[in-house]
Amino acid sequence: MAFTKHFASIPQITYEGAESDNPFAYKYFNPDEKILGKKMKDHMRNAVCYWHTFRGTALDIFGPGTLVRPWEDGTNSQEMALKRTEVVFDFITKLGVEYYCFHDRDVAPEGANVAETNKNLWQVAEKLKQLQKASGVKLLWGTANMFSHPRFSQGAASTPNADVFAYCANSVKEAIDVTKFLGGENYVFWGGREGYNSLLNTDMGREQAHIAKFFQMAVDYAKKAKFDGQFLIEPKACEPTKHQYDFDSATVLGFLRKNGLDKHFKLNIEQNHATLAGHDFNHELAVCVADNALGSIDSNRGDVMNGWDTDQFPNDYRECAQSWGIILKQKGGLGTGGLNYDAKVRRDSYDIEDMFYAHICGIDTWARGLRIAAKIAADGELDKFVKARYSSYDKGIGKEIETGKTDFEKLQAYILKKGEAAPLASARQEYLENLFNKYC
Ligand code: XUL
Ligand code: CO
Repeated sequence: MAFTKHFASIPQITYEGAESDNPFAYKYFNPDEKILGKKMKDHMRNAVCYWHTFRGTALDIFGPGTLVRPWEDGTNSQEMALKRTEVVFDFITKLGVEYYCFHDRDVAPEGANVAETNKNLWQVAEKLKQLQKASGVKLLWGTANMFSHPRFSQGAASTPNADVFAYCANSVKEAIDVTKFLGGENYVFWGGREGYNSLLNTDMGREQAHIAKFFQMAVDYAKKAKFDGQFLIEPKACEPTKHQYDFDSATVLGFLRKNGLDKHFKLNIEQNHATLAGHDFNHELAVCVADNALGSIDSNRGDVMNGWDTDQFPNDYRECAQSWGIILKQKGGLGTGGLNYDAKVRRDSYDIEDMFYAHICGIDTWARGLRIAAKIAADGELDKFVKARYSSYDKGIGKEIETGKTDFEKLQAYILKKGEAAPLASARQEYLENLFNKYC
């Protein structure tokens, strides 16, 4: 079923297996195949992002957009917004993907005033609901864009201007309502301009306190509105601001705890944001999983040779194999989250075909990683090694440490009696790297 003719020349994307030479087929993603007791599609919960794939034109600071899409009429009108929705759903269904994500401003333009802006959003939401119903595609998460319009140039909840704060309250309230209306399973907060460019003009303590107030109001409103989706915060170190307050997972988790918000939020981790913070992606996942706080993933990659947010489609299946090893340690894996391909085709990948190749690559990268992670889990060697490495805590003095049955004085008496700690076993990093290679 197609709503438009725009992808008529592209075949339905299905699984053909690793031997296939068909560029319009999945080689590793077989949606209904069970891996570790669960369908691949239910582990992954793939989502197309509305902004890069349907609102991005690949403009950069050196030149205008290069992606000329035949369905676009060159305007940001409400009429175009309504028409575009059908093309979006055609793309998602042709890919065989089940979810999508959007910002309010991706789907509907601002009006002449706040009331008109809200009206535009709801009109498109009605259309999206019909399309979801007709196609079976679901909303993974919704969010509000509070970083593009000039009114947000000095922050959203961290703005020095209380009217802008109020404006943001309206945006998030409406976006939560629309997300609920569309059955969205999560709601994301990415604080694009929640940071500073200069400390000379910034009261950091006050700005952070305002963000905490804003989050608390969002929690209170969700309760009132009976929105039971998961709230997610998406950390990013910088860009567009010099320093973003939600710098990385550890910072966000500390902030949430400090403000008594930790039980209401999980995190949405983006690969390229992790590297901007000087971490690798899997570090960020591990920080979240250690805190049972991994909510969802925005999947992309940076370029190792430059340091900004290039948002390329992921292609490193070895990294993703390790990611799955971490994700699957959290009960329920990604839970209500999923893999949102927050990535854009390159400026010189002009064709509609490129949109498909890009998503096929991202989805297959994660699917191949999942297959490798399943082999690692089935073999059990790696898990056995890690368990053995910490086995001194399974009995005796180690068990007393873990269960809180000892203290400094008792431990001192213990080690004085022993005279020296037991010798350490090798951490075997190189052996384990060889082992990992064997599965890939
Ligand atoms: C920006 C980014 C956003 C969020 C949603 O770097 O990742 O698109 O995912 O606001
Ligand atoms: Co993102």
